[in-house]
Amino acid sequence: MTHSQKVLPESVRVLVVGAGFAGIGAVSRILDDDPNADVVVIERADDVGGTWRDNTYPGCACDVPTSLYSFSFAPSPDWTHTFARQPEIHRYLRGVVDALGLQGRIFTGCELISAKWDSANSRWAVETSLGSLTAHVLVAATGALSTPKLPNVPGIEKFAGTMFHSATWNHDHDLTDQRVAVIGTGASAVQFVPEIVDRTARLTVFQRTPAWVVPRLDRTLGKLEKAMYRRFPSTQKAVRGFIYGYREAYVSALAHHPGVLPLVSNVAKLHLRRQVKNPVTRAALTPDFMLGCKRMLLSNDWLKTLDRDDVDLVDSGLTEITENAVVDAHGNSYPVDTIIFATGFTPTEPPVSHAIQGSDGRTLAERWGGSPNAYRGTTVHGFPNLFLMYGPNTNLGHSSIVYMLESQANYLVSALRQMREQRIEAVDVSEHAQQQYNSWIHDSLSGTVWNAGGCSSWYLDSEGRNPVMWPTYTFTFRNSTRTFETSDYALTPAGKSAQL
Ligand code: N01
Repeated sequence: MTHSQKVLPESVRVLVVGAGFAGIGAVSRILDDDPNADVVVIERADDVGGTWRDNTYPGCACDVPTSLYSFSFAPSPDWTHTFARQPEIHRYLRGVVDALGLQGRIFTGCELISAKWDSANSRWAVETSLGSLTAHVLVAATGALSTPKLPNVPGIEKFAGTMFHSATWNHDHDLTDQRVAVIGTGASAVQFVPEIVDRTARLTVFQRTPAWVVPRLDRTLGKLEKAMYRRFPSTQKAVRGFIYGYREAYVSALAHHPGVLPLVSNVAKLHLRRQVKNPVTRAALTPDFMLGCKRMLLSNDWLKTLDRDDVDLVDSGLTEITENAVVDAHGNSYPVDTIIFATGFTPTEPPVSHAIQGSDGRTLAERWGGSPNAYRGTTVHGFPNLFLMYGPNTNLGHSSIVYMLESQANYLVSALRQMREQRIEAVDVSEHAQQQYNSWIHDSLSGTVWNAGGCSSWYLDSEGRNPVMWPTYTFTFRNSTRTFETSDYALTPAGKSAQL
C-alpha cells in the first residue's frame, strides 16, 4: 500500500491521524454512517496496523481473547488461536482495510507535523510530511503505547554491543550463542523471553518489580469450530458475548470489591509454585501488591524459563551499563553482548500532544502538563473539533480496548451527525463539563486496585494521579458515548454556505 498514486487533498472534512485499530475503526464507523463522508487517514508508517505492525518481537500475541479483541463489525472465522499472534492480527487489520475499500483514503508515509486550530475559519491547519491541508474535524488515533521508553541508566551510551527495544525488534541481529540481558518484566518480556532462551548462551533478566502471572488458557481453533463460525456467525457472536461478560465480572473485583482478588492471586501463587522449584527465585517472583494493580500477565512458560540454570534473574535493579556489561544494585557486573529493553512506553506524553495546538495557542502537552485529561476520554476544552481515540482514562486492565475504541467512534459519529443536522461548525467542550467529568473519574478511581493496590505502574503519573484507566464497567463507557450531548459544548453555528 503506497501513497504514490494519491495526492493529499488541500482540505478535508475529517482527518484521521493513525491507521491502527483506532484509526481504522473510526474511519469505518464514519463511512458506515455516511458513505459519502469526506474523510481521509494519514499514517506515518508505510503500512497500516499500529502497534500490531510495530511490535514484531518473537512470541508477540494478544493477551485478550481474539473473539473480543477484534472489530464487532468485522468478525473473522479464521483465527488460529483463542489468543491471536501478532502476524495474524496485523493481517486481519490489513484485511479489514481491503474489505471495506479504505486503501484509497489512507495516506501512508505521511506524518503529522503540526495541527493548529484556526478560530477565524473554524478549521485545523495541518502540516504533514507530505504537505499542508485544512481539516474541519481532527481525529487523533495515534495510540497510547507507540513511543518506546528507554531507561535513564548511567552509561547506556557507552555500551558497545547491540541494544534495541522490544517494540523495535532488531530481526537482523542473531541472538544465537549471545549473552543477552533483558531489562523489564512486563507484558512484552513475558512473551519473548521464553521464545529466545533456547538460542542464547546465557540470559539475564533484570526485574524491578515482579508481576502476578496466571496461566494463558490458549488453544488452537479447529476446522470444525472455524466452519461453524463461518456458517453460523451468531455462534461466534455468542462466544464474544460470553467472553465480554466474564471479563466484565473482573471489574467487579478490580474496581469495586478488591476483597475477592486474593482468590485470583492464589491461582497465580499455585502457578508460581508449580513452575518454579528454586525457592530463592520463587520468592523474588512473588509480588507484594494486590493483583491487578499492575497489568496481570498471562503466560504458561515465563516463570519456568526463569527457573532454568542458564537464566539469571536479577531482582535488585540495574544501576549502570558499561561498555560490555550491565551492573546491578549490589555492584555485580553481568557481561553481555546484547541488551533488549522491554521497558514499556510513554503513554502520558504522546508525541501528538506536542503537535496539536488549541485555540489559545497552547499545545495539548502544555495544557495537560504531564497529566492528560479529557471529557469522555475524547474531547478537550480549548481544542474544538478534536476527537482523541484511546484518550485519557480509557485504558483497561481486564478487557478489549477495541470495545472502548468502537464506543469512542460512536461518539465521534454522533457528533458529526449533529453538526451536520444542526449546522454547527465547531464544538468545544465546556471547561465545567470536563472538570465535572474528571472529578467523577478520579473519585471513582480512588478506591480501585489501580490506584490503591500498593504498586507503582505506568497507569500513575508523577503526582500519583491516574490519567490512564477507565474506572468501572465498559458498558458504562459505551452508554456514556452513545450520544454526543451538545449541551456540554460551546457551539459555533455554521454560515449558510458552509459544507458540513
Ligand atoms: O511494558 P510495561 P510492556 N529499570 O510498562 C521495567 C501492552 N501490551 O512493553 O514494573 C528497570 O508493562 C518495568 O518495571 P516496573 C499492555 O497494556 C499488551 O511489557 O515499572 N526496569 C516493567 O517490568 C502493557 O501494559 C499486550 O518496576 C524498568 C517493564 O520494564 C503495555 O503494553 C502485549 C525500568 C515495563 O513493563 C506495556 O507492556 C504486550 C528501569 N528504568 C504489551 N523502566 C497485549 O497482548 C521500566 N522498567 C494486548
